[in-house]
Amino acid sequence: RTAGKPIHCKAAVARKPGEPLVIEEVIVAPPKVHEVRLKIICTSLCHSDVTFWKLKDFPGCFPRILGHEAFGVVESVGEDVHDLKEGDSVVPIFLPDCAQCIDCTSKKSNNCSKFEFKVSPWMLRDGTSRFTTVDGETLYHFLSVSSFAEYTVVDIANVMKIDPCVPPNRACLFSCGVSTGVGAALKSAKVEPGSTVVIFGLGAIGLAVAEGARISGASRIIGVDINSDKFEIGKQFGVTDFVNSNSYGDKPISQVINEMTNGGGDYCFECVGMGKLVQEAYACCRKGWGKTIVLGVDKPGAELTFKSFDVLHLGKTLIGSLFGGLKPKSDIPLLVKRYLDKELQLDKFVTHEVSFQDINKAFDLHVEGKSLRCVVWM
Ligand code: CXF
Ligand code: ZN
Repeated sequence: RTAGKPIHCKAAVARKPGEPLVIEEVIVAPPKVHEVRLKIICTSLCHSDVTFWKLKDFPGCFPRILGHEAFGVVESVGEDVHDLKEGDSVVPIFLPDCAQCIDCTSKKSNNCSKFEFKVSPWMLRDGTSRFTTVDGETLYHFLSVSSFAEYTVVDIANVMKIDPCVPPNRACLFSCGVSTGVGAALKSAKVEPGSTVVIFGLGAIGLAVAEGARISGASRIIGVDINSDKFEIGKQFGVTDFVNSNSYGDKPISQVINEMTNGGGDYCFECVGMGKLVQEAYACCRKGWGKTIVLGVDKPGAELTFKSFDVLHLGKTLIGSLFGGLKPKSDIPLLVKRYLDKELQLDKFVTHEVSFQDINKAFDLHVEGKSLRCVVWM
């Protein structure tokens, strides 16, 4: 038995920004109070892994174990852990859910106030690491998960139990990107049957929004992207119309959409992370009841500007959607149920699968825009 002892295992370590990960032997300390140690079964790559891997101006966060979409099994639990036990099937989630604070006990928020979400290189509560190399070097955590390792330690606020009937290479998708997109349609926007939905950016998040809009009964799902190949892919996720934003010269895309929809979409989603596109989404969102949902991650410090008169008299809503507005512990099981009921379709998100020693291939496929989700099997 390994409980209570350090575990020697393999991890894919990001040593320098943008350089291939290195598979190394690392030591994973036992879980402390309110923590669990997980055996990772499989992990998938999310765009944020690539963003933080490439980030040069973030000193002090290398060497680091990236990865935050995963499926695992509890290997051992620390003190004061009551809801999880050895052998439980789980999905780690970057967004903490303490289940006790004013936000976590409210249906209206997924923004825990006990553990404020931040992109920290440490464990959630005590600000230390559970990872060292065999030479004693400290390795940084990532988004409270660090799943590019055979074992990891995660706070109980960042773990969600999952029905073991869900196959591992589908379970891991609930961890981040797919849940975010589907949640944005179901929870942040609350898309109704018959709605017109506009999605800026048909990457995995945008396609997950389309899937959420499709299962909500949207009648028109308009995808906007600079790459026309995305239309063929998009159709498989329910996209009904496509607009190539490079094909209209100086004409604003919002005007193209407003003409196509006779006054704008009911729900417009920005899934790229560009201020200019948030403005475009807002501008082609129907007056009176339109909602613009911001999902894309812009640079820290980036600002959004709107004409005060437009905001005042057009009556539109602009809403930010972290993790699709989903509450990890109560809303993810609802998505899992929709998947098990064959309502929510996940298969088409997994375009590639590789073994752990080939994890850098997953990065290449993502960077080349060839994959939606690449599952990495440990
Ligand atoms: C993101 C959400 C916004 C900040 C960085 C991490 N989450 C997951 O990919
Ligand atoms: Zn993510």
